[in-house]
Parts: sequence; C-alpha cells; structure tokens
Amino acid sequence: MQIEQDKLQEINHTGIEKHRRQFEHVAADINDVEAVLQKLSVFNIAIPSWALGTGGTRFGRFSGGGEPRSLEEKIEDVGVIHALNRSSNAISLHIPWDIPENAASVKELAAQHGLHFDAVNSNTFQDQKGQQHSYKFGSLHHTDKAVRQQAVQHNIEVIKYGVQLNSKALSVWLSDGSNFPGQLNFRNAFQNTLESLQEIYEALPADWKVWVEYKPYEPNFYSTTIGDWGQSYLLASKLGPKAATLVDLGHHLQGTNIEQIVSLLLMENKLAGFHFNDSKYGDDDLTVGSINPYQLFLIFNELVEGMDARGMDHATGLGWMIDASHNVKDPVEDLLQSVQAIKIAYAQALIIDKDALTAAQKNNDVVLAQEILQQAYRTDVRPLVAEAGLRNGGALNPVAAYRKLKVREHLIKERGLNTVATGL
Ligand code: RM4
Ligand code: MN
Ligand code: MN
Repeated sequence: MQIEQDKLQEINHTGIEKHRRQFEHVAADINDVEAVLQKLSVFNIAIPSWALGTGGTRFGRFSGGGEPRSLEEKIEDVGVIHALNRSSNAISLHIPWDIPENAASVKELAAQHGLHFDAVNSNTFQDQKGQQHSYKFGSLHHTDKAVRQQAVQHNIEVIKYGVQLNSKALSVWLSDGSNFPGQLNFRNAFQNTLESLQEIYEALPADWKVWVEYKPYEPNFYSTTIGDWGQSYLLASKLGPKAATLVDLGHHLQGTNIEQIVSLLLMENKLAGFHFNDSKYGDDDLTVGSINPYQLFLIFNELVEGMDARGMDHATGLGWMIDASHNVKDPVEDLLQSVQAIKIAYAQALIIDKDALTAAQKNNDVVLAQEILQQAYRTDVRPLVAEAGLRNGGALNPVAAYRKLKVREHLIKERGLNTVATGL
C-alpha cells in the first residue's frame, strides 16, 4: 500500500497552526536550530524484517491481522513507515526468515519506496528443515567441527545474499552457550567461535563489516559464549578492522551502565552500531523509549559527544537499527513510536550545551553538570522532530496519520485477518 501524499498533506494541515506555535516556542531557545533540524532530517534508523508481524513471546502468538506474508509485503510496510516518518529508509534482513529469492526485483521494489538494505543477519540459533547438523549445542562454538563448518557456510551464504542487495555488513548473533555448569569448556568454546568467525571474516568483501552482537543469557541460562561487550570486543579486536561490537540495548543485565560501554567502544573505534529497543527485565524487545527514555538520552549524549570527537558523520558513521517485536501492538505503530523515541533522544543530545558541560566537568561542578544534562532532557523537542519530518515530506504525527489513513484496515482487506509474518 502506498501513502497518498495529498491525503497526508491534508492531515498535516489540520495540525499545522498548533505545530508552528510549539515549534517557535522551543526553537527560540536553541542555538542554531537549523543545524539541529538538518541533522535530524538526515538521520535514519533501519527497520528489522522480523519486527513487522506480532511475535516476541515463547508462549503464544496473536496475529493482529494484515501481517506481511512475504518479503515483498514487508518491504511495503517499511515503505509505509518511511513515508510517514521519513526516517526509516532501510531494512535489515534476517536469513533464512527472509530470503530474497529474486534480488533484482526485491531491490527495485525497495528503491520504489526509497529504501535500501542495511546489515544482513544470520541465524544459527534455530535448525532449518533438511539441515544436516543440529544447533542444539551451539553453532560457531560447537565441539564438532562439522557443525561449526555448517554454521560458517550459512554465514557466508548470508553475505552472498547481502552482496546482491548492496548490504555492507553481516550481523552475527549467536545463542551459543551452556545451560549447566560443567557443560562447556569456556576456553575451547571461545577459541572455536573465534576460528569460525575468522573464516567468515575472510569471506567478507573489501567494503564489508562484520558486527558481533553480545547477550548475557537466553536461550542459555548458565553461560553465553559471546555474553558481554568484553567478549565481543575481544573477538572483534582479534578479527581485525572490519569487525566491531554491536550493542543491543536489551542485552544487558539490570543496572548495567550501557552509556559507558558505548563511550569506550566508540573511543576504540569498535562500536558497530545498535539494535534499539527497551526493556524492564531482560531481552524484552519493547518499544524504544517506552521504559527508560532517560537512559536512551544518556546513550545519545555519549554518541554525539564521542562521534563528534572522532569527526564521524552521525547519520552514516554507525549502524542504526531497531530490534524489537512483541505481542500487543500493531507492529507498524510500534516501529513508528520507536523511531520517534530515537529521534527525540538524538534531538535532546544535540541541544546539550556542550561547552558548559565540559567546563562543569573540568571544575568538578557536579550539580551544574546534572543541571545542564537535564535541561536538555527536559526540553520538549517533539516540535523539532516534527518539523524535520514535515520538511522531508513526512507526517506531523506519524502514528496519528497512520490511524487517520486507516492503513491497517487497508492491509487487512488486502492480506486477510489471519496472516502470519516470518520471524520469532
Ligand atoms: C536475539 C538478538 C538478535 C536477533 C534475534 C531475533 O535476541 O537480539 O539480534 O536477531 O534475537
Ligand atoms: Mn539484537
Ligand atoms: Mn535480542
């Protein structure tokens, strides 16, 4: 389904006066508001192909209706998201959930919606039909070389699919680990993982990267072979310059200072990018910004500061992706909310008074440092985000426009009520 521009403009028109008032109010106090708008307008976050249907629990799946039945329909849904927010110009594919059978036509369809392909994700955490060896006891870390080889080959195949689509990165998340003490020799598991990743690394085209994602637990509950950023960083360092660490916000134990991890990885040029989501307890994959928007802001503070220190382009310097999926929301609305939350946190980080903060840090003026950060965090920057979207031809309020345009109703009519998208 295509968003009709004239209808979208009509909807925007009804809210424009209120928006103007709110925008002028916040813009008046911002230094170089045009520079902030410019940065917001080129900032994009990739949508995961596995988040377009309802999913995300082991216990049941309750289809919301009109779910995409194919990769083509997933691309159309991302097209809808991008048409509304003008900030989701890429899709990240999970193989084999979403195999691009005909790369040329898939690429063309994506281009029609103004989309391209971000990192491709491999999957060695589930057995596929007809697969020779099982991943029950892991994949790249497996004790049996034949299993490791099969998993390596799968990753190489995923790179090949990605090359056809002009992706530039392979994202690897392993569920490899152990459920019980004694089950695994940690050193061997790590060495096997490293050697397997080295083979995959060798298969990367010159302009490609491999992103190594970590996660502390689940599905294994005693150990995970790439369990934290230290383990991922160690692998990425040993692999070489094309390897870096991917931070999924939900993959940390409670209380972990994620912003500090981000800051140091960035300093070492080993931060690949993000899987954004939010969580209360673990890998909850909830809508970005729904639980702890302050943490998200603090992460963006480190990102803006650290990327500027390295002279990096905010929009293209790192991989920006969402990794969320769950049961009770319309997935498209959920993704629209997530992208907005990310842009809000980014905008807040952009308006921090950096010079004042640096001076406060130098003077050990702890109170002032907090005041400066929270001044930015407590500014309602939503009119800035809306203005950037509007100038790009998007919706003033993407979720509201999606509802007014009755997109889900159209999709249900087109696809039916009982469709189930591939994914978890
Ligand atoms: C994992 C991890 C991966 C994602 C899978 C579906 O927990 O976050 O990035 O590909 O879930
Ligand atoms: Mn992830
Ligand atoms: Mn996860």
